[in-house]
Amino acid sequence: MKIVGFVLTKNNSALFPKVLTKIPKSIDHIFVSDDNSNDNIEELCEKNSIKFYKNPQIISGYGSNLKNALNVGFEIHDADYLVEIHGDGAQFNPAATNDAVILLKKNKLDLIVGSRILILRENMKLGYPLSRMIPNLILSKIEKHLLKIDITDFHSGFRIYSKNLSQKINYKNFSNDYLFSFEIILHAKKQNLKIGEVPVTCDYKSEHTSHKLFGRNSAFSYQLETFKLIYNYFRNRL
Ligand SMILES: Nc1nc2c(ncn2[C@@H]2O[C@H](COP(=O)(O)OP(=O)(O)OP(=O)(O)O)[C@@H](O)[C@H]2O)c(=O)[nH]1
Ligand SMILES: [Mg+2]
Repeated sequence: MKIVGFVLTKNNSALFPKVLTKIPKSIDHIFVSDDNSNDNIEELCEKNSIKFYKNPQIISGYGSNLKNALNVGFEIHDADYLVEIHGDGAQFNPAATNDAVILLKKNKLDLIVGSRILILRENMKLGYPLSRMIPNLILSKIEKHLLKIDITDFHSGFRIYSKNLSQKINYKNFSNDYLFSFEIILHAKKQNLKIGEVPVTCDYKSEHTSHKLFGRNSAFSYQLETFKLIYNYFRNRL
């Protein structure tokens, strides 16, 4: 089982050394997928002998960069599983991969989502703000119920993608923004793929980046979009 990590970067080179300290042994190696950063990330990768790939897509964004990382990881690195790691100091701790490996040895899963909710107390100690936690708790419960997917945190940034998922789902036309991460869950469900979860810690106290709560491209507008997707999902099924 070849497990490869990809680090998504967008002007996060200052936090890149911290990312490197948080890569667990269960990840065979990592590479970087960068979205047109104006910093020294390429140089840092060279220094640390880490393969560096620029997102070639015309439209940039979180989803766009993620698509590039999935293509590179499965096609060039021949991974069986790809672990998503964020360039913001790996705010979602990739150590969750250790639990995922135990799970994968028992069950063949296609998508694993990290859950902050499973270890809520620990995450509250790490500064998980109520303004993010409460909407996530409520919305994830609704989504779990509506979609009948047995996970507790639908909006987590820790994910593990399988090769099988990448072969079954054509994600090329998915959102180039944050919505990608919800679309992939929905399509995994549509294709009857197996979705599982592991607990993940998320450090809101140390320096990191977060999705802004309101305004254009905010967590709020993203959430409205997720409900549109759920509505379309049920309409198509009917
Ligand atoms: N290409 C690109 N990548 C981005 C952009 N915004 C964020 N990212 C990347 O996506 C990662 C996750 O985004 P964050 O804004 O930290 O969001 P999050 O940590 O998943 O979510 P919360 O903290 O719960 O809001 C970042 O570390 C960046 O590497 C963007 O506008 N363009
Ligand atoms: Mg973050």
